[in-house]
Amino acid sequence: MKDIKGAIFDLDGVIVDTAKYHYLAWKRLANEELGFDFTPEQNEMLKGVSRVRSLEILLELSGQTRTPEEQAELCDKKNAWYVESIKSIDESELLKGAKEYLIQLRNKGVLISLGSASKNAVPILEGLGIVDLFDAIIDGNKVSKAKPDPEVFLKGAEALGLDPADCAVFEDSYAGVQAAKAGGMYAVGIGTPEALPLADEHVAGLYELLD
Ligand code: B16
Ligand code: MG
Repeated sequence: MKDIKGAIFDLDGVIVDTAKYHYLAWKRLANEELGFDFTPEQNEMLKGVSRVRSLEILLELSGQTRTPEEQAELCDKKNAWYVESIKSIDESELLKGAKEYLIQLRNKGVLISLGSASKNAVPILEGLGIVDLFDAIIDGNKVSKAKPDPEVFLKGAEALGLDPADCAVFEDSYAGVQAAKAGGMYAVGIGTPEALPLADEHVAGLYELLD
C-alpha cells in the first residue's frame, strides 16, 4: 500500500453488503410494477450505480418506458422498501476488517472520507456504529455526477483538505475504480484484477490490509 494522507471509502461492497437489500427492493419493484423477474445476475449491473440510473437499467431490461414523473414515483417506491430493510442494520453487518482498518488508518493519522453514491449512507453508517470514524462524508446527496465521474472522490479529497494524489480510494465497482483513476487517486480494488483491471492493487476485503 502506498503512503497516503487520506483514504476515501465506497460504502456498498467495501464496508457493508447493502447490495442484497437493494436487490430485494428492485426485485419487488420488477415483480409488482414492471412484470418481470429480476435475477441476481442482472443485479450485478446495479452495483455502484445511482438510483435513477438503476431504474433506467430495469426499464431497459423489461423493454418498457415510463414518464419522468412515473420514474420518480417508482424510485420513491423502491427507496421506501429499501429504507425499511436497512432500519435494522447493526455492527454485525460490517464486512470483515472494515471497522478495524478504519481505526488502523486513524491511528496512523490518515484522514478518512466516505465516497458513496448512496443517498442513504448516513443512516447506514449510524446503524453500523462507525459514523464517528469519518472526517468527511460525501454521498449521493452531495454530488450531481455519478461514478465513473470523479466528482464524489474529488469532493472527498477537498473536504479532507488534501490533494487527490495524496489519497487512496477503496472501491469494489468498475465505475468506481474508473472514477478514482480519473480523479488522479491511488485505487485499491476490492475484488479481482479481472473484475477491476484499472485498480493499482487488489484485495479480497479490507481485512487483508490489517497490520
Ligand atoms: P441509494 P455505493 C451504491 O452505493 C450502490 O452500490 C448502488 O447499488 C445504489 O443504487 C447506489 O448506492 C444508490 O443508493 O438508492 O441508497 O441512494 O457502492 O456507491 O456505496
Ligand atoms: Mg460499491
